Amino acid sequence: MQATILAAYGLVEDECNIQPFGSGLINTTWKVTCGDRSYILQRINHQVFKKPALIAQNIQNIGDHFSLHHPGYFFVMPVQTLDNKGLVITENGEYFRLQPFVSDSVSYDVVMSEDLAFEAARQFGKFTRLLSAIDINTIQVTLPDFHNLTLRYEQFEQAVINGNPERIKESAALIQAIRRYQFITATFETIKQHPGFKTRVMHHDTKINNVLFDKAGNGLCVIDLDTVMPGYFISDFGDMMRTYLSPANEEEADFSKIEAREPYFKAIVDGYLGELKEELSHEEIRHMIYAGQFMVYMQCIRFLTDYLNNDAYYGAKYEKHNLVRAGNQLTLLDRITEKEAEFFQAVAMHGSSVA
Ligand code: GN1
Ligand code: MG
Repeated sequence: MQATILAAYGLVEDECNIQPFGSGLINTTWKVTCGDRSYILQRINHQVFKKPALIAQNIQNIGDHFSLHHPGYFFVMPVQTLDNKGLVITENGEYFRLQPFVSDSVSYDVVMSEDLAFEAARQFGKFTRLLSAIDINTIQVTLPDFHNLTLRYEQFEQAVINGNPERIKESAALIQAIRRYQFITATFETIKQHPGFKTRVMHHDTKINNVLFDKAGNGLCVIDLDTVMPGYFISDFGDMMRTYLSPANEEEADFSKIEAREPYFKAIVDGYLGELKEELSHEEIRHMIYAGQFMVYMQCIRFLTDYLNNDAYYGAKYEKHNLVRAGNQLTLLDRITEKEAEFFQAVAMHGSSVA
């Protein structure tokens, strides 16, 4: 399988070292080293991304925009096949993409300093800012309804009816807790109608390992562009809150380790607003804390829905894996909600009125 794929790029499998790489849940990733050249090879999960060609279209479009309008921006363009078949190729019904491995770059799985949080937030803010002049209608929706909380909530209630009965019983407390936070879905409904909320080019997966840094800790670029599509800023800012605020990540089973750290919140506010303050409306800035609630709540719902549906989407490394992940995210939601007042202060200190 890989031999044919690599051959399409003029690489010979026997001359390459191929190692599994990274920790994504959806796509499969390898690092391919052939002599002094290294690449990242990815198999795109076709069950999830039904139209991988749209991903290639977006990456091409965005890459062209950068090279035309922001030539200094460091953008990792996937490699073309020898016969110019495109940036995503198909083999036996599976989809692959190859891109150069950025040498001397570093990536992190854990946000271990405020500087790192600041720098990552700056990179995601810069990405959206530099793409603000692009015609949003030319950006394809690669995953319809990806961050449609209304639909995610409906799917959750469906799973509470049709899911695995034993798991439903076992999840009773969590189901109740999710229903108590329903205002988060209601607020999303108002956001969709509000003229102050703009659709922009958003990354939709802003965890720390989707930023490449140089050895000195400066951000180089953002990677993993499959879910780049039109969206609201709450997706990116919220996913940073979801994944940078707590010292323990979504896999942690000891919920007492989950925190919403204020200095880290301040760091991502500073990094993000430093790039996007002029772009964001008053109404959007007022929803910066909501952004975290929105993303953490949606992830909690997605994990629990998957648990009730026998782990069909995320899979499970142990028996109650997705139940634990859902409980973890609910705890993080509690921690963020408790900090609301302090977090509002941090946004206000940036000179932005949040009244
Ligand atoms: C998935 O595959 P990965 O780790 O980049 C998921 C995200 C979730 C994340 C939770 C397409 O991302 O939405 O936040 O898992 N991506 C998709 O770890 O569903
Ligand atoms: Mg991803």
